[in-house]
Amino acid sequence: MPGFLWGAATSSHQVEGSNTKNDWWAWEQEGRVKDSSGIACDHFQRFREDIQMIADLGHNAHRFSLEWSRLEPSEGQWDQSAFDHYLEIFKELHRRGIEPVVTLHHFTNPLWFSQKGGWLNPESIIIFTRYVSRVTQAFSPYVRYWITINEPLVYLYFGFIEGSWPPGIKSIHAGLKVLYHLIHAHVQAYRVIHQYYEDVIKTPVWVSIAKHMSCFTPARKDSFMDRVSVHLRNWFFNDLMITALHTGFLFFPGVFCEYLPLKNTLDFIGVNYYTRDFIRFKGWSLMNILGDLDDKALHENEVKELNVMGWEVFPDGLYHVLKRLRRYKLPVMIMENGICAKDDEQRVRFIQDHLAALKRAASEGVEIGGYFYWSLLDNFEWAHGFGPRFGIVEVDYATQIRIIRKSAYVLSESCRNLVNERVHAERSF
Ligand code: IFM
Repeated sequence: MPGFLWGAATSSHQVEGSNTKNDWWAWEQEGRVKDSSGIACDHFQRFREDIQMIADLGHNAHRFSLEWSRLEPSEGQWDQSAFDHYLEIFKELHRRGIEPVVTLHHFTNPLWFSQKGGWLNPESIIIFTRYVSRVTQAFSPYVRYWITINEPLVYLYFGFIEGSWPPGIKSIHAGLKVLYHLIHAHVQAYRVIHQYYEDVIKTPVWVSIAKHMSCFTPARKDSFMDRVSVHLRNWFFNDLMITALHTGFLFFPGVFCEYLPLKNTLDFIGVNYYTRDFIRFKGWSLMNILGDLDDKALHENEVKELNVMGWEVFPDGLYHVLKRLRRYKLPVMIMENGICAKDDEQRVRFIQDHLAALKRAASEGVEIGGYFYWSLLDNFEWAHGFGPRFGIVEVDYATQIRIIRKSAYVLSESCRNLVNERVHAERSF
């Protein structure tokens, strides 16, 4: 097993194309976002050439997600051709010695699931666990690393609080309900996967979530209240889920306080890191307690660089986030880190600087198990459509021709160096 897994990540709806049976597709057809995913990168048809490209770039791992709505297009009806499709992908990866890192839920839901209330429905836990169980049985011979849920808080924030993603709900109460169900869904999925590997596969397996982590900093350095807001933000957005899944103790004042049926349901911590946010105290009400995000323009002296979507490029933030995670004494894998840029030189610098931050954290005792750049291909960036380009590989959407960017080679060279320097977790991970 490679000591340091590295490569690039994708998600089904963003690259596969024609995922007509999920809630995002329906949202797009209703005209709720500017672009429709359409055939996206046509990865569903072109996965062989894409995997060959990954192999040529020397990646030793590849992170991607399974599209639940393809595997279970109607409730309880499993589509064997979709299972065969993903089996082909696993075989192609294995043939080339590329370790698959598999996400079970990356923002999209089968339409039938949404129509039953989606993640607001308490039954969602059972329904998701049934899907996980089926998929584990089918793919476990090929998979050692599973991510149950990608960015749970991002998903619930946009879908249930801001309402700009499906199902378009704006309610803190709904958001907290969804959080509760997602946490329990992860715990059950963890249990099912581990049980199956223990009983049937008899090899080790590593299960986690991909947790979006931001580097929060006070908007006014001398403001006590801004610092309080930063602490509260860190507690809610960065720590709450990890602490709950690690210790089994789920606590949110006035809403939930319970011991989960299992503790230690993270075998490692999956981290998605992109940027730093400046936080300003806004008041004590429930809506305001986590403070407000300051406009980056207010911090022009500090903010050196932005990406195309206006997110600050702040490599030190990765170092700070990783250092904070040391308290859990678990290995960490960077599941996503990337930039949408017009100029690939910016992406080259981004990769080099973030890998330097990772190396610094490793030298100070953070156990690092891997790094995945987001993304392999330019792809469908949700509500932002096809505009932002995150890929180390450019996609010409008119022809579907792939053009490997310089940053792809820089990523390969830098990660190979990290492997040679043995910048990775000590345990067999
Ligand atoms: O494209 C997304 C991905 O789906 C989840 N993490 C952040 C990426 C960039 O916004």
